[in-house]
Amino acid sequence: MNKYKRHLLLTGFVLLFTINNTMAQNPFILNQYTADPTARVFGNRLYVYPSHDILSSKEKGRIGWFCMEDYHVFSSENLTDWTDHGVIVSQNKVKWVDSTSYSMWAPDCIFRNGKYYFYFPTKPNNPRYGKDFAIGVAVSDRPYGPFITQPEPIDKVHGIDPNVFIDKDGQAYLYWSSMKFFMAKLKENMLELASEVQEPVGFPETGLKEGPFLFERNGIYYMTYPHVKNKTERLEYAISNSPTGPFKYAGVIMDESPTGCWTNHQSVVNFKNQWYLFYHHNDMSPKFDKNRSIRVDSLFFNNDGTIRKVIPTLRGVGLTNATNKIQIDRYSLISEKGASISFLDSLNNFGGWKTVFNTKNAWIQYNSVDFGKNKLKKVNVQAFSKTGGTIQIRLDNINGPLIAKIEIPKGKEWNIVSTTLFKYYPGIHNIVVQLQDDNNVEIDWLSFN
Ligand code: FUB
Repeated sequence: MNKYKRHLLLTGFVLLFTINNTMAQNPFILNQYTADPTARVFGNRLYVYPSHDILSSKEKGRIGWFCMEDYHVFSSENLTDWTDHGVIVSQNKVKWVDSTSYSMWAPDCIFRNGKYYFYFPTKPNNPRYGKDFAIGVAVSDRPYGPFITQPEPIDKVHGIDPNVFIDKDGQAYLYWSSMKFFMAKLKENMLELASEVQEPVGFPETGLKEGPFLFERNGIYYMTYPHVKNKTERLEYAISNSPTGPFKYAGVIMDESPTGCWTNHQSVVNFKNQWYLFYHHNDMSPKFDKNRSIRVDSLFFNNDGTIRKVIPTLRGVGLTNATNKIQIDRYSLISEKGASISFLDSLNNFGGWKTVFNTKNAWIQYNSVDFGKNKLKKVNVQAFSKTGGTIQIRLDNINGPLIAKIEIPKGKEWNIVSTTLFKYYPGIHNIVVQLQDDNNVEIDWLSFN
């Protein structure tokens, strides 16, 4: 047990689960639906505060709509291994929340003067807090809780998607949306407004805008936000030389979801000298886009400070240890024909995906696998083949060195097939898995030892 986990367990306050079924591919949380990821770096770990989508039912929420009862927080020190710290705030434990609303929408969390402030939008049960959304705050000594919720939502704030930014001079700002964007200064206590509510300017006039997230880099203030320019939300940004604007539209960070997810919602963070875009699609619920899944990809700037468009990947970020189960269905590249991806269990989307090969020479490439320095001798493949078939594994690219040939026997069940490697190559490599014949071979994962 490492020092961090021991510390958490000794505090006895929070539930802690290490998630074993995710290895930094996209989506990176597979034990529940998640959306609206706000990523924050506290100490040497990156914390993600997402919304938690659940399926509505007659008893919970409104059928066909968002249903969100509570919040979890997740953290990682390498963006590969994630810890679920469990529920930090639940609608049923906050007195002023309408417990029939299931509307715990996109949150944020920020550190100030030794405390962590968690901001969440939801529907109040008393008209004196407004008719629609209000924004509450919960405070903790630790980024993963326990959080104590304030007895009332923030006065004069009506809307969703809170975002807090603390400028270099120490002034904190709260941004939120309600069809358009609003902002106000926060007092030092981070719980009350210190100014009148203002409307920052410089954003598209038409089309829904929500999810403001502001960050600063080299003196440029970037306001990022989802915007419905066409049919569904895409991620855009506007820049300013001040956190209060005026802003100037600067471009698109990510196009509309290729899977048709109507919403997207972003945060941008620098962790260990690399910038990342956190966002969501609906990978685990392709037919219902109110059950979403959070993702992360690297983000890069041009020399003039503009942001390069981020193309969503399945591979995600971080290295995958060669001795872990490598989910090649989260591929970096795939052949034009003969290789495809589908759910492992069509009745349980939380079970993950598999790669299906059915054409000679079809291949899939999975990047950034760490083979370490200690000789690995074998590869193990969790495979299924109703015909029997042969696959081979190369390193780096489709023409790279051949390291294994594996005969997958004909069968009616999934089996782990092991074979000895031709040669061990230390360090970080891409792997390419290719079918050798015209058979049908399905692969869940592979690992080396
Ligand atoms: O998750 C509920 C709402 O959907 C968020 O608050 C919006 O930003 C959109 O992602």
